[in-house]
Amino acid sequence: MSRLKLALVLLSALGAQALARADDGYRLWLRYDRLPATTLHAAYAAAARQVILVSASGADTAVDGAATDELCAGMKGLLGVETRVTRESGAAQPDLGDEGYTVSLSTRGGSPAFVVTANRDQGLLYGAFALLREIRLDRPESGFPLRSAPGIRRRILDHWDNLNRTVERGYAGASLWEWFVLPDYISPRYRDYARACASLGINGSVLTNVNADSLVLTPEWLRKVAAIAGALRPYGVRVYLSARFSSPLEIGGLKTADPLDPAVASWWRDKVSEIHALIPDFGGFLVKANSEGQPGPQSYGRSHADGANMLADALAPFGGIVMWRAFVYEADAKRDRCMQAYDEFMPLDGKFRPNVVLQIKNGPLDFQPREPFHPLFGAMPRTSLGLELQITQEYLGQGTHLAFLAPLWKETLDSDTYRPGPGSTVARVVEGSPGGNELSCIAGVANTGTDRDWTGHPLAQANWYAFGRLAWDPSVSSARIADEWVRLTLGSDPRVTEPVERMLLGSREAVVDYTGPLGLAGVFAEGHHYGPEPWLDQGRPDWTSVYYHRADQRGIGFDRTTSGSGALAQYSPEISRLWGDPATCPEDLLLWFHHADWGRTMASGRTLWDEFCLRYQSGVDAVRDWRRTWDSLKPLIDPETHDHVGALLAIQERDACWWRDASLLYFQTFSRRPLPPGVEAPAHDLAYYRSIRLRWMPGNPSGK
Ligand code: GCW
Repeated sequence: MSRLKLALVLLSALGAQALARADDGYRLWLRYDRLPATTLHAAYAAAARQVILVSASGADTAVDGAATDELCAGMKGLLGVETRVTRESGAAQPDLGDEGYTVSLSTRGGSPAFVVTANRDQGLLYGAFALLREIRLDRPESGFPLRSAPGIRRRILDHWDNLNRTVERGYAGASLWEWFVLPDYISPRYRDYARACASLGINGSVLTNVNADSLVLTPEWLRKVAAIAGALRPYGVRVYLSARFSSPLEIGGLKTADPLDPAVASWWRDKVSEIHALIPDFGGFLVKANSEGQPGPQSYGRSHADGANMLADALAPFGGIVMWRAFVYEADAKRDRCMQAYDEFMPLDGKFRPNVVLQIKNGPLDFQPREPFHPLFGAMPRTSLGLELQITQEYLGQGTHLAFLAPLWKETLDSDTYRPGPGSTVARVVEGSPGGNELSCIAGVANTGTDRDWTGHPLAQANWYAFGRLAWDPSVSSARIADEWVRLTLGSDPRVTEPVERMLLGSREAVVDYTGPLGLAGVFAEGHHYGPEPWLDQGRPDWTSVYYHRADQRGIGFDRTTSGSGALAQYSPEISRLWGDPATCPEDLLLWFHHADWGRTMASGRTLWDEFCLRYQSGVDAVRDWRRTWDSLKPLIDPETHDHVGALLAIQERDACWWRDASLLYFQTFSRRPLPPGVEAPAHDLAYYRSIRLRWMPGNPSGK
């Protein structure tokens, strides 16, 4: 080989190595690279040679194998230590429940050791992940001992994945589930998915879209489901399915799906036992009924309780549950859409079987950047109420914008319903009895897909992480979650952690500011929901924007007080009093509950119009600030990640300007006031913005 050739070969080998080192994000927050040699890490390394798993159940299960694998791989990678994992049996610790754990840095036989204790293997698995996380957080002082148990029992990802592998509101590629080649080919990604879930304590996965296809309940497809269930089981992730209410008609040959028809009930009983024969730990059904065109019991003159209870009775013998969604509304222009779920479900309190949980979105409309908490929380004391959050960013810039959602979810979880009394936060309502009742449930609509980095936007991994951490412990602060995620993903160099955490923590509010500040909602483009369309006034009234913002020459906002729709009365008297008076209503919710005059004086002393405009501008300014910050981090961040995020932030800035200009020009046709100083002049006229049409948006397979 000539010297030149040899040099070229060597160079390309080096190039390949550099490429292999580039970070594609696949490992998420579970990176087991060698930690720097510090005194603390030396102490960890000494203890890592023996890890003792102590459980009250004493039984060996598949989950225990996963804990051992994880500990060995983690300790070897992080500390360069070969770990011997041993088991002991110990006394039951009632406060830890089935899933809680303790982890301590201790001694055994005179040598240092890590000891993980739990009542059951599931707890040991979570303890193993917590141990590795604590080591990786790389803080100056040891955080051991750890002791933690979840308050909410079912912590679930809802996939809106279709059987053709498109994902409704999915922005990270195709569905993870490779249906066509299942059950023969089991992608290794299923295990990696389950591992990521288990590392956070997520213990359930609804594999299919709530806009459901009954095909998944046919024998051929159930075998595919069983294969996925088998891959997730070693990590304690149970499989659930969405159930299409009309399945008995579509795949059962029946003439009706009436829940009170004995033949229908018996069809579902048989179906459930067929599923359980294939998947013994099947979790149950998630149902969207009589909502947005989905079939349901009301098609037969029956109530939601009739429908849910019929399915619950079929599942009960096998320990399965029904998650019945409260996301229902009709095309009735006269009734405030935000009141309909409450009106329909509240009278059914106490009428559901014990294995039914009513799954309620965080707010009464639909995953907007800001909504008040849903009034059903606190209104149905005799029903298990589950919380549904959206991890995928349908209304927050989708896979393109940075929007760290922990602050949004905390806002809901920490909201006080005042029912039955003060301190009854949404988190408490969802947990039910102390320690969480069997049915307590929190679900997040997943943002995962086949993109190599799982979530499309590299920083959107933080939302999957945040959901899992909050599902486990709703009391953890957003700042703590951001700090953990950044350290685990981008490293613990303070020159990175401090600025990136600042970006994350301010991002949701910035998105609120440039899409719809002060409680504005429902102003998104039709269909795909990506950009602004506040002028949308055609079609179903409750799918237009003018229905929500109600701008006129006097002012803007939806009056939901007694002089308007009356929706405020669905909250406790304490809240209706506070929010019902524009003087005491938080300004962030002002336009949600009130139609306020453009000239109204705000807390800042500015008029509503000026404040409104400046909020849009401040959303844009925030994104610009992140771009400068991110640019300055170039030497400290993996180049591939840096480029990718940098490009997405540039798009976000452009989009934020688009939102600001389109919205302000449109609302100015009502306010007839000038833009205040400090707000940049729009680049185009309103006609230009109105003419923008995006096609073939991700997550919106219909293309419209
Ligand atoms: O947020 C809306 C979405 C629909 C979704 C629906 C729901 C699955 O735009 O795509 O359908 O809510 O939650 O059922």
